[in-house]
Amino acid sequence: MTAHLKGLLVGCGFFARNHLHAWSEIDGAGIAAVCDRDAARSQAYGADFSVPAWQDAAAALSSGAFDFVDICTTMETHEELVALAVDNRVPVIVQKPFAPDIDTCRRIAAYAAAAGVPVMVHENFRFQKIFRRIRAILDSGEIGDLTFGRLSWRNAVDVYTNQPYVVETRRFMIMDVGIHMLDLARFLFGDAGDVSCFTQSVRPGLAGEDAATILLRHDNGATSIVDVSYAAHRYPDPFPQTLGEIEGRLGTIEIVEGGVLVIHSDGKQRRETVAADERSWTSSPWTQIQDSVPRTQQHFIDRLRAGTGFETSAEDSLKTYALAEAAYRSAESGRVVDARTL
Ligand code: NAD
Ligand code: 89V
Repeated sequence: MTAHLKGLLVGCGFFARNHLHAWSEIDGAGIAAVCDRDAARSQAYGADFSVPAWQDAAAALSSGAFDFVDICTTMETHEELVALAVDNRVPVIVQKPFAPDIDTCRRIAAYAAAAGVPVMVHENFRFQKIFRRIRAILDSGEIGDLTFGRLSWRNAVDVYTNQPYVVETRRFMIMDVGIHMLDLARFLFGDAGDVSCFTQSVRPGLAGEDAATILLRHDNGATSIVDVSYAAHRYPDPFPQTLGEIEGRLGTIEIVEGGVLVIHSDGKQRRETVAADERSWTSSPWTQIQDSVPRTQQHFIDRLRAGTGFETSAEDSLKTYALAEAAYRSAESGRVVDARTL
């Protein structure tokens, strides 16, 4: 594929504005139209981004006008929308969470695979500059084989105003943010099987958990902790930073506030600051997340053009969502759950 690829964005809600700004920066592709079942939202985004506005995703996807679709809706709608794209042989990038449970994730992935239609999950934390840098340090061997890691997302940001649906979401924290951490854990420490998890519902009035502490045993023998909370009070609030540490047999990388890596190796330490790129459309404190959106979308387009797999393909993402499923089952049973048995 060499021609400029034309995309349809479905889901003109809170986060989609970042997708649309990001698509304006992507080499070789762009959004040719938007779609939302809410006419006002669809028309508003169509006007803001100077593209036609659809309301009916089925009609848009069967029109033959689009080379790919960017699905930026909430997880309970993903199976139906991905199936519409697959039925029309339109490649897909679909926002996280892929789907509410592992069985639905597997159905979606199998349906797309059977048709040979490429599907990528828009999982952008691993595309943040700081995590690409950490991956490069690990690949250099500077800290040796990994033994321990911790990825921590603890803040008290008001997620509820922009994303009110999370109040009623039964599987909230692990599916909203834990899934980012679990994908990072796989990206940095490798695949894992055994999972142990405790969840908490701290804020009154939530249908689901707003805090979770997850312990993973990775195939390489490393142990990692993923801990997430929207009820953790720190001033100033560290949102949207992922903090933690990564220990190896030869050294350690600490991820500390301000986008700073403290790298301990060879008997000394050094500090590297890895700042996200600011853009005309990014704004504090969201910059670190916003900056990852064009990086994620460029990866999708580059791999789609090359006909090679996506880092966060539907198939690969099943391993991440199996860890999330195992975490919920561990929290329910009080036992360690092997994600590979689900
Ligand atoms: P939202 O509810 O604000 O927007 C979703 C939109 O999709 C709504 O306008 C709705 O009308 C529309 N929609 C739903 N079903 C549709 C259908 N069948 N056809 C057409 N339109 C349909 O949601 P949001 O807060 O923007 O989140 C969307 C997704 O993005 C969520 O899964 C969320 O977890 C994810 N998200 C990701 C990041 C990130 O990438 N780091 C950040 C925030 C949110
Ligand atoms: O990135 C996300 O998925 C959003 C968050 C508030 C964590 O940025 O839900």
